[in-house]
Amino acid sequence: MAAKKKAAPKAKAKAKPKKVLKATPAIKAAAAKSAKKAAKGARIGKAGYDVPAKKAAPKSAALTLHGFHLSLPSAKVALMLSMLGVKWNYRHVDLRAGAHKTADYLKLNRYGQVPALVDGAETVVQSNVILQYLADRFGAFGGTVAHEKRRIAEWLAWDLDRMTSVGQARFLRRNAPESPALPFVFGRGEQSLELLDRHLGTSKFLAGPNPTIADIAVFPWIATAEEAQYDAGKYPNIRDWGQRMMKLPGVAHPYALMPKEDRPAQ
Ligand SMILES: N[C@@H](CCC(=O)N[C@@H](CS)C(=O)NCC(=O)O)C(=O)O
Repeated sequence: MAAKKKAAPKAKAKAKPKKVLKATPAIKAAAAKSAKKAAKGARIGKAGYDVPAKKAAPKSAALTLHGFHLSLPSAKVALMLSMLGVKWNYRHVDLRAGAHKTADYLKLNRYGQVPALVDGAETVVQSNVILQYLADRFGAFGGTVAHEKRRIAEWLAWDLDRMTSVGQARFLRRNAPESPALPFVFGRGEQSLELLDRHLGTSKFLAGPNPTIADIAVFPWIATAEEAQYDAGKYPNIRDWGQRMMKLPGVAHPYALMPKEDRPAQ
């Protein structure tokens, strides 16, 4: 073992001149800006750049769906996750207890609604936006060419505009059957089903020959339409499409997909 060198007495040690980086006015200005942001709570990276509070989740990390078991927008997301065959955690948001209006939940979803999808540092809300997000993230069901993508976007817009009437009619039938709004909402839903039935007489899936997020968005409304007292027999093309959907891997009825309580990834 080499003998230890005798340490020079501190007082005699020659003080090394400190390397000083001379800040230009631009660096000074950037440093002042970072300090201001840090004071407000933002994390500042070593190089002075702003960095996100959390690192983006690796592709394999489990996703967490926050939803409610009777919510069809939540069921759209559960259906997509199931069709993708990815693992997902579930957090029950008890709408009946007002859990969707608590300060903690509003941090996830500013609209105070289910669903919300948490993917590492990313939180996505609005069911059809979540479907689009998942299609981009996993490269599935989002269409392949520009024309198909536009057609999908068109059906997603129509879904929110018109198919929701079918869901609202179901809601009113279950919770407020005497509501004066029910006949109007039910009628609007009927028009939507007629349009969809005509379209599905000419197209295997909504946006063409392959299933896409347009089909995933619409499926939960259809699977539960009879609860609103729509007559399934009047829409044979929708029925055939529903059967085609049910044959696809991961597709199931909303009630079979949606947990009723918190559930870890599986
Ligand atoms: N446009 C939203 C609608 C979501 C929605 O209506 N969620 C309902 C449950 S099905 C909800 O959270 N309702 C409670 C509220 O609006 O206060 C989406 O597609 O995500």
